[in-house]
Amino acid sequence: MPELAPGLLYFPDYLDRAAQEALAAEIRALVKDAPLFTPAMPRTGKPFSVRMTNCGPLGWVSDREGGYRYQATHPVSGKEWPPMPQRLLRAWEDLAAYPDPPEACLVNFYGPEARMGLHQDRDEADFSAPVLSVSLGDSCLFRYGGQERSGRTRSLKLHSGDVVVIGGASRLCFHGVDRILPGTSTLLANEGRINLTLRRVTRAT
Ligand code: MD3
Ligand code: FE
Repeated sequence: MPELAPGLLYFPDYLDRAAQEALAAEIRALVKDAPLFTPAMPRTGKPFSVRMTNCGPLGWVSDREGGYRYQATHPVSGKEWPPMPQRLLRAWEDLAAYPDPPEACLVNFYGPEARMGLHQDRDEADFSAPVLSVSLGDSCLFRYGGQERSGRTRSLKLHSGDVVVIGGASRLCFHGVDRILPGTSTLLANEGRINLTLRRVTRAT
């Protein structure tokens, strides 16, 4: 019974160890092609503690001047994003219950000190599609609430191999990463956590 809240589906250990290792290797290769960059907050230019890259036709970027947006090219190299690994597309087909494939996969890399403040994912044109999240490496303490910032929140530990599908009434929930729990996984060579989020960006025609 994986429903944590209406529309919020939790699949602990969806990827077994072999699949996690294969996916981690694919992400390492992808990061060589599309290196991690440090996004910055709109207007203030304050850097994120999380480093990012993307794969798929579109990628999420942010900087002082342009703000949050999706674009087809890497903000530093100017190259198109590499393709999405097949096993991520398969996870979407298996779990997302949405007819069209994801257009963007945001790759977040958290070092042991990185965190992500409470926010909503609302830079996409179509909220009828869910967001699908895959965690790799160290566990984290995750926090999520309701559709208002001031609402009560719950904590959830996310572990390597876990998948969360955020759809329906939970699609616009506030959420964030309170902290990484270093040393909780042996998957990656170094401490830290990788999170992959698959998203639809444009409105289906
Ligand atoms: C919403 N990333 O990139 S994954 C983001 O772990 C982002 O890196 C987080 O938020 C990360 O925008 C979260 C998506 C996620 C996972 C579980 C949730 C969103 C959730 C549970 C409740 C509500
Ligand atoms: Fe988010």
